[in-house]
Amino acid sequence: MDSTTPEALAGMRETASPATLPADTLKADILWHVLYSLGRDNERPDRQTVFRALALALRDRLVEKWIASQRAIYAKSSKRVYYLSLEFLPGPFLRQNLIALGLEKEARDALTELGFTLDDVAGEEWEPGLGNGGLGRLASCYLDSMAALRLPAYGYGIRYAFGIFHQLIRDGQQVERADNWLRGGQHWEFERTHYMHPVRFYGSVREWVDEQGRLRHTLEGGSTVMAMACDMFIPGYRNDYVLNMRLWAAKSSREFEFSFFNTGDYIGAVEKKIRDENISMVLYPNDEAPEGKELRLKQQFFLVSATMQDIVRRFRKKGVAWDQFPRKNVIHLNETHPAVAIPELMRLLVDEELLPWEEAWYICVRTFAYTNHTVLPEALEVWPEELFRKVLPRHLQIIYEINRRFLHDVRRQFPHDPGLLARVSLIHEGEQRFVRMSHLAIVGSFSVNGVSAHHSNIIKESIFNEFYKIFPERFNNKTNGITPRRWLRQCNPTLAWLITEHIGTEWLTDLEQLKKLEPYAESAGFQKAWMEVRLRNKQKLAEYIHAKNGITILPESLYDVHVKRFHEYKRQLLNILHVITLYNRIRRDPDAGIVPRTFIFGGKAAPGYYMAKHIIQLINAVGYTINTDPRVGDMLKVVFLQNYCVTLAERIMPATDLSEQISTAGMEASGTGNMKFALNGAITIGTHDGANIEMLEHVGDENLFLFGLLSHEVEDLRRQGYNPRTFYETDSELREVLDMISGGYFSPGDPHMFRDIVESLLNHGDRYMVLADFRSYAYRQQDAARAYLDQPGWARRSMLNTARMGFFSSDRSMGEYARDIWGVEGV
Ligand code: Z57
Repeated sequence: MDSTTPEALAGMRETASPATLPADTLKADILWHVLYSLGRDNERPDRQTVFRALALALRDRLVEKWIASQRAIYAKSSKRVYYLSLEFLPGPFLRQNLIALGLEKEARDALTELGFTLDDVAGEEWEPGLGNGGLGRLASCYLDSMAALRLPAYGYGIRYAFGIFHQLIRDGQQVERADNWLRGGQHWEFERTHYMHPVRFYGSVREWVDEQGRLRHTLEGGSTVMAMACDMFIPGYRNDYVLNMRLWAAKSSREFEFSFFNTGDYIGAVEKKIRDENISMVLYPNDEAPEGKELRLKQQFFLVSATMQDIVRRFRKKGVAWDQFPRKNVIHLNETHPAVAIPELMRLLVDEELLPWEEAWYICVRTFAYTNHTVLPEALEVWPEELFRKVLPRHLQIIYEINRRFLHDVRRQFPHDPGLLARVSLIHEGEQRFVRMSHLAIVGSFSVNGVSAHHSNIIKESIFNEFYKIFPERFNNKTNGITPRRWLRQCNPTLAWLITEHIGTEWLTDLEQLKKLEPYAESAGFQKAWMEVRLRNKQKLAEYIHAKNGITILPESLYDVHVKRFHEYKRQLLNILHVITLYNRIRRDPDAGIVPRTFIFGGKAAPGYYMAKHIIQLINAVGYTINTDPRVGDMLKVVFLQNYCVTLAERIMPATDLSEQISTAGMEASGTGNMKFALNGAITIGTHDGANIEMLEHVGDENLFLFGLLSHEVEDLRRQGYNPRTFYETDSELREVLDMISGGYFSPGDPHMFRDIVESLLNHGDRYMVLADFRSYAYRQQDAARAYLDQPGWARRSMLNTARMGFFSSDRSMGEYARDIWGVEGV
């Protein structure tokens, strides 16, 4: 019988009960969805249609396991973890879900029968870019690990209609294009069109006294928007456990009012509806330099208010008293972005549940935990008091009351430090007043953690030192991690296979098992196999670069890769200064190059960040000059890959030799790209910053190239008065490079084009100490090049990097959070 007829397919569905769908029906399920869910002819479905149908077939399997997981959590009456984040960067789901469900082979077979390859079909997926960079990606690695560990957890965020912009490079400059990711249709999610919560903004607070003589606060007026739940599923690795990431989308409440469209002003009514739905329209593309816009504050409260309603609804089902709330719930704040959850819980408890303030506060401070991800002063979130009062008048009052009581306690604890109160106050007082969100988060949480050992120490010793003195027991470290399922198994299947052949599969859920590779580090045979896999990965990336940029690169060259958001503290500028240095050496002496190198850059700049965009432009200009200079030939190539995102990272990580992690010491809280590269066998060149320091401790200093000032040296130098010009004057190679840039060598049509970059270094203080670290960086780069000449030595270092990355699994991080902060166990 022809199995593609609708009758045959429908018959097959009926005979397979949903709870026991055998994997060999995957092909039938795909064809079933092509016809019944997508409304297409299933005789010759196209690639995009097959992708969508496969996604739907997998969603069927995910939802079954999710329901079962939810029942298990409910039955055990577990304490629940709520992970609140304004950003998630899950990356493409297809391969990840296939691996977790153990359906990769079945999918390949089914697709082959349909005339496709998994690579082709996976290429149809458009990743949800609902985050900017490290912070959002970390949240997604953590969900993967929470699912692997069977934690009773939920991710909560916003379903932006437009994610992080799509970056194009046009004439060497960044151009932003809207990321209309929903256009492709929502094959992975369930839109709960009947599951909504009202969220209220603006209005004014009315104070009144009730019959029992209690002072009450009621919000009057204002406007209401509905939050619609959209669920996406995160499967645990082969454990039948599935978590959900619930993303809220804004829907106008007005369309639920019968009279709304009947007012005579039909078009005006539609306009109002669209304005309401704007709240979840677009992700703010600013990483570590928040834009203090009203819409952004509304987004934060939108997430918080809808999520708190969900949490309270689930808690109420238990039928226990409010004082049990912290035993049953922990709410984790990913950065301060969702910190208004603290006054929101206070409002619910005090204004609506009529609990006394002290009791409510006792519940609050036992419920919240906060992760800080940055010490950059410009990244610490503050909101103008006026704006806060306008959007969230009752919450501002509550923050003032929290502050009054907090300062009262501080005054009693430290009576002899009058300046202290102003420094720790939740309100910054000056010409204008600001609400300090980090102070709110610290005062309202039982746990405050940094994201690497180094960063957590900086928090305690400098930026939050005074809070550390007030609440020493709250501060702790949880070093970041990455999921080995995506960042090795999925993105580097050939290396994963080589590893598994030698040490089995346990490493997938216990990354410390990679230690078992260490004995192979000296084996010539294994080294050869290792380097062959790496070379094939590098060939594939070379093909991609050729297709995208039209540049031919040597797969045997040293791939020196710097991919991450563009920010001055990450010092892509230092890297390109070194590239120009090598160029000059080759120009002077064609035999000067030690080893052929390919420099690969990628990353987005915030659209309003002038200097970051300018540095992107400089890199592209330098690349053009070098790549077209016949004297250089194969010795040096510079590539800028546009639109760095999770999908592109998955191509790059397995093909990298040298990983650039060169932030100014003290400024990168952790970094997670550093871990992804090393897990795939790249060697790091980096500063004493963030998690680099812990990576050094694990891999050993022969296997990692560290350079540059230490963070206390950066501070000392700054205090003593740092003069970047002395480096310019005393280092002739550096001087030549800077003179070329400011003299228009890379911008012959417009010699002044890059002058302000050099100005920022020489005449505006070089805030990120690029010049101070230049020479030590150049030396270390030379060490790296020499090391690369010794290929067996490089192979050994590469393998030892992989073998010693076990600690940096996000399973380890999540295990620590679960045990030390949340007090939860696997279901
Ligand atoms: C962001 O991506 C990070 C910190 C922030 O405060 C914001 Br806003 C965005 C990054 C840090 O820069 C990285 O060092 C860190 O690895 C990452 O967050 C995850 O913790």
